[in-house]
Amino acid sequence: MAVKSFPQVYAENPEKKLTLYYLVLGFVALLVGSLFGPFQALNYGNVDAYPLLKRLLPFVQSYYQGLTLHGVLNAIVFTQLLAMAVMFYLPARELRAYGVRPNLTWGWVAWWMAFLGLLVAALPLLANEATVLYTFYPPLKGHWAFYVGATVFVAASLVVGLLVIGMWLRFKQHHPERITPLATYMAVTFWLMWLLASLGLVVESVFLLIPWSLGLVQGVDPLLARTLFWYTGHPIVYFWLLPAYALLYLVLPKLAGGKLISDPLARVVFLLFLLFSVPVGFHHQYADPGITPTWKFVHAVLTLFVAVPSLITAFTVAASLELAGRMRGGKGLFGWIKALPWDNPAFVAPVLGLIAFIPGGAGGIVNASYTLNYVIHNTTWVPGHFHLQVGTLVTMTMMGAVFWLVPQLTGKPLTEGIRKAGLAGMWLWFVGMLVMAVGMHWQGLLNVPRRAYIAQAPDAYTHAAVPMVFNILAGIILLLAIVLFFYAFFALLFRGERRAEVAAEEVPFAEVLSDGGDTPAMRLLDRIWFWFALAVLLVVLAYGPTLVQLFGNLNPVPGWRLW
Ligand code: HEM
Ligand SMILES: [Cu+2]
Repeated sequence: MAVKSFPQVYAENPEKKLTLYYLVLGFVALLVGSLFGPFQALNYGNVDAYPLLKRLLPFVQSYYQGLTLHGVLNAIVFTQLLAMAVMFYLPARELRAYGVRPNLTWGWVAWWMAFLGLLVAALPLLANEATVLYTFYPPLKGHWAFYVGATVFVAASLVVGLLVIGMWLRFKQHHPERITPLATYMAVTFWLMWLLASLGLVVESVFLLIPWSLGLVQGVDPLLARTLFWYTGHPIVYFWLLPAYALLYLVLPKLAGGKLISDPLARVVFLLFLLFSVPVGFHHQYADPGITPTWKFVHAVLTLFVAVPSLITAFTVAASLELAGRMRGGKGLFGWIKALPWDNPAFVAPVLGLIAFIPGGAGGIVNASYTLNYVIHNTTWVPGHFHLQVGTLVTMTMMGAVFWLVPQLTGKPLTEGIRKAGLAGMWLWFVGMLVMAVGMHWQGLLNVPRRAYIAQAPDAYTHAAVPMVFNILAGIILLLAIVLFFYAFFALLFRGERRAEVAAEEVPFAEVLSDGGDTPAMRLLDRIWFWFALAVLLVVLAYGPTLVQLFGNLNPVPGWRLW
């Protein structure tokens, strides 16, 4: 058989190019968004570096504009584009073996929607016309272009979701007797969860924010807007997490040199997320008036349900890693840890992320608790918490994926220098985030508020001087981590050398120890539409009464501009 050239291999795998475009746009957003992070960390060490930042980037007019860019670019743009990349690419590669190909036209439509939406939203952000933070709570009122751009951007994710569900339906049509393969199962339950979960944001922006910002209606009800926001705002954390979980289940065991412990357990985890991700949003609104305590309590209980699949994930992934360590010859209680491939950034990054996820998860239980929440609400504890989750586990899993994924998307192999820079960057990111977590959680317990330019009032929080030292250190370490990781990323992306065999590589899907077989239980798990219907029902029950009450008692207020 003739050896194929690089262009041939590349042309035969068009989903690789599309995935690369999703991924690169996402990481560019992360680069710009993250650069504000160290300045914010210094702020929480009473060091005001904003005069310097304004000299470097003259468009930055305030702490809050930077914070808006940081939150929007990292938590909305980066996360969504990587979800689009991972939860499209994995099922697309898996379903190739069954003769199902993705509809690339719609895939590219989604990329252009994301790109143009981002551009339209970025203009008012950069011009300081939409400094409304990434939660854009009314009555803060930004320029209409921000809401329109953000809506088009989010809609791009729905296009990819429908595309993947379409692939799954074609698979079922051609192989009605077969159980859905695992990566596709994860992707389909994930996208169905997001189709249901994104409704709140879509309704909020299309019916409230866009008409209001265009001047078509005079006011918006802040409580209704917040409720719709958090309807999507909690499950959005699973929209960030589940692509990382998919990689932890499907790929990490293989990178570690082992196997995935259980296929059915992984399916159960994704099903539980489909069921319980959405009906929990009131746990962000414990302090809001106008929502009955009974319903807040129901959401508090359901929140503890949704912690279960994350616990299962931590345990199964850890078990897969132990198996890997032992398969590599590791012995004894801890010997298996040493035997793992600690020289590979693709392995190290998600594993360090998982370690950070342990204190992060414990803090999450505190946030979810009806009573303890009042102690930490709107303090720096909260950003301390979610940087362990989305800022460390999710971000590091995606960063780690770069080291096996970008080579197979571009045909460009890693070099020793890129590997080492990546490895150092990942360790620094991990250490920096842990140090910041200590500083921010601790300050939160000392009642230092989040979203506050405290460096402007250096005498206000002198009782928090010790945790401030942690934040300053973290800011410096994380700046180094950003430089090292993005050096590795761009050095890889702009390499001159391309090889056909690298471009032809497959996703390193792990083998499964226990695959579940073709049993009635597996068939039951595979009735995805049934589970989706149940998820819809649960949402109607948990949100219906409160939404009816809020829509029936509107208190619209005019917009404010506080910046
Ligand atoms: C590069 C390292 C990073 C540093 C040093 C950093 C630091 C910070 C700090 C100190 C805050 C609190 C600001 C305040 O409340 O006034 C913050 C907020 C935030 N960060 Fe980061 N961050 C980093 C990376 C990330 C990443 C990777 C993500 C998500 C993927 C992220 C998402 C957020 C979000 C959503 C907020 C809240 C914004 C708001 O309250 O409106 N950050 N960050
Ligand atoms: Cu939540």
